[in-house]
Amino acid sequence: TVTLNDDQFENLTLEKHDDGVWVVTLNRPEKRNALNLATIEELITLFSNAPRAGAQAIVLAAKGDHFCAGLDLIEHHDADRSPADFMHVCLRWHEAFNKMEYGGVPVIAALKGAVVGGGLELASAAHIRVADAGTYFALPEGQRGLFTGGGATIRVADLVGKSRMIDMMLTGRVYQGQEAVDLGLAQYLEEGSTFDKAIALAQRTAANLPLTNFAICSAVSHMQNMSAMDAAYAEAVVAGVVNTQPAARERLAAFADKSAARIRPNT
Ligand code: 1HE
Repeated sequence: TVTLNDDQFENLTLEKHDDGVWVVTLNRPEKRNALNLATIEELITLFSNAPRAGAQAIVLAAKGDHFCAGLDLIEHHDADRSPADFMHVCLRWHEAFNKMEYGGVPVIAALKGAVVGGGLELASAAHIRVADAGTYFALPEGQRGLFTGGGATIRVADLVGKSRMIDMMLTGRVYQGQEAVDLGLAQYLEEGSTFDKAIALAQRTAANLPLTNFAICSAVSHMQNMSAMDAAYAEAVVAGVVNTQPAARERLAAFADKSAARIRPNT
């Protein structure tokens, strides 16, 4: 088995709850949680190993007033990178965010303040995003003389559509509030603490069977990359494994004997 502990990380904090919910917190508030290479490496370690280290659901939170200011522009400026160097930096970002999206453990992002540039790329690799009234989304790359390198062309375009993403990149347009939720940038707009809401969602999620969550948080993403024919085939294979898992028998028996909760409309 693999173990992960808080003392392995400098730019993140890791807190493990008894119910299988892990809280991972971006911990560079003085830099608005800008993503330097060291943080990306820690995210790779975390998301590569969490699925085998007992995490049932992960809340991705942030210290300070802002979720994440994106690429560490100062590090990037100081490093004066070659094209090949920066390509490799981007490949490390992809490694981190792909492990997050495809790893099979639900990741719920508790957003606040700026979710911009690479910060939006990070958030869009989470399975659930919770925003509040102060959360705002933007792609400032255009203004900075940059281009997205952390998967926005895939994931942000997937969330809001190609044209809206191009507009965000060209004009620096900021989305927030209900409009951001309506576009799909977040699934929840919370009046209270996004952290508390994310924890509640994580606890609910962690009550599902791990193999079921694994399928939801890896198969759906993989299948989106396939042709419809291949996705239907893969779906059948995944459902074959998941829907016959011994651990599900109890839940099915509870439905059959009418002791399981029924699905009802919200009141
Ligand atoms: C940073 C960064 C950063 C803050 N890299 N150091 N992202 C952006 O273009 C967003 C840039 N940041 C901002 O627009 C603002 O900083 C915030 C809206 C996020 C926060 O504003 P504020 O007024 O609270 O903070 P601040 O005074 O601007 O910054 C506080 C400190 O954080 C300051 O450092 P200090 O040492 O002078 O105190 C800032 O330099 C530092 N800081 N943001 C480095 N991003 C794989 S490609 C991805 C491409 C991108 O992500 S491009 C988008 C980059």
